[in-house]
Amino acid sequence: MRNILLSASALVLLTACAGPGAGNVTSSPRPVSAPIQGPGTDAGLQAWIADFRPRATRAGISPATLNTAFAGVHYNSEVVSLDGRQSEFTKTIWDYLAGAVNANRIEQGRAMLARYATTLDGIEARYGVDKEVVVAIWGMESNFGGNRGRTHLIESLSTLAYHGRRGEFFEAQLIDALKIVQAGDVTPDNLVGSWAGAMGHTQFMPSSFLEYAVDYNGDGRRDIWSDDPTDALASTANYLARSGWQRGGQWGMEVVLPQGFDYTQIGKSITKPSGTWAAQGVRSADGRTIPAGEGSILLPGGAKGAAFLIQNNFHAIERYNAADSYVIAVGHLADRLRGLGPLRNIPTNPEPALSRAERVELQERLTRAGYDTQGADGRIGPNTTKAISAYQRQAGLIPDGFASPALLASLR
Ligand SMILES: [Ca+2]
Repeated sequence: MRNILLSASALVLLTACAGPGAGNVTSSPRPVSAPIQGPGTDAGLQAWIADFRPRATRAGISPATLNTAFAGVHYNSEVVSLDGRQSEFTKTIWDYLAGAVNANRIEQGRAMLARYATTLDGIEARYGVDKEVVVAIWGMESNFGGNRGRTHLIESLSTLAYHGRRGEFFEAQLIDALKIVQAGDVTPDNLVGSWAGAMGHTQFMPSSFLEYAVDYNGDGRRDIWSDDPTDALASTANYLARSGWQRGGQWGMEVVLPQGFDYTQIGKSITKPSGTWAAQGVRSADGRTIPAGEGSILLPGGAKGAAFLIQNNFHAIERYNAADSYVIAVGHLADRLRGLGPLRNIPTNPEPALSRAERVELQERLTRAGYDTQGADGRIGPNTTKAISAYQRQAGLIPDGFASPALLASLR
């Protein structure tokens, strides 16, 4: 997970097309591992902290850091309740994109490109990552710094390590948060973020911070929390650069598929040079020439909606947050910030998204019909998509692999 970023954007992750984010903790449904035993208490947390201290010491955290960091920390029942909440997404990708890439965000993003032009040009030159993409992630993650999170992270992470559903994960994040405090980048009081630990302008988890954060402005601290976004933006560019971003490369673009397109060619596992796609009749939706390079075709909302040709840098953004819908939103927002136009093929009356219960039912029915989805967890991943396509081919439907109410109806 990326960072496991539990940011505003992650909260709207579409489970229908999403996996866990890269440094980001997503709130998508997941198998419950160890059920929480009874209610948590402050006394329980204090006992847990006493038990945790030797483990933190072995990880290199000094007694002085531990004393400072845990001063005044109390059990936080709110984060436990947020952690236990089963998320239910019923948004289509079209609704998600309309919310993520709206006129206000485009306008604000362009204003930020102008306001921080010198800084962003410097960051782009150093890391090779397009400034529009960095600004798009900033907009997606915290609405350009407006929603960075105010939860005290030593308290929330220790509460979640003690009493959350993913104790081991949060204990590792807590140790990383303590390393950040010990390094002097931030005081424990200013170490704030989302309830699940995503921090600052671009919502880095502590583990991602240790891996990718940089002190770009040279004041001796990697500061992603304060009003000045400079270090956070540079850290984000560094994250993408270290995740395989290719200077001058592309995330992808909306394309139009030819009549009679062979839908077995859909999906990330099938990669071809642009020239091969063009020879098959694939065209950009806005008339641009498709840049050279390898790419795959995605139909994130089914055959009735926009198709995308995704290229190398899609996968770098995917390391930040693995949901296709997120990556497309970042790429498209960046394109809008550059002055390119809106998506063309947005269905006017899209089928509603399946509820979690319906997704589970779909998986159960497909599996019973002989198209094994490898479990029925309500998450539409590669196995389910494959099963859907196989069923669609057999049933004489367009094999776009898309989980829709019509598809479920046909299985009932
Ligand atoms: Ca700094």
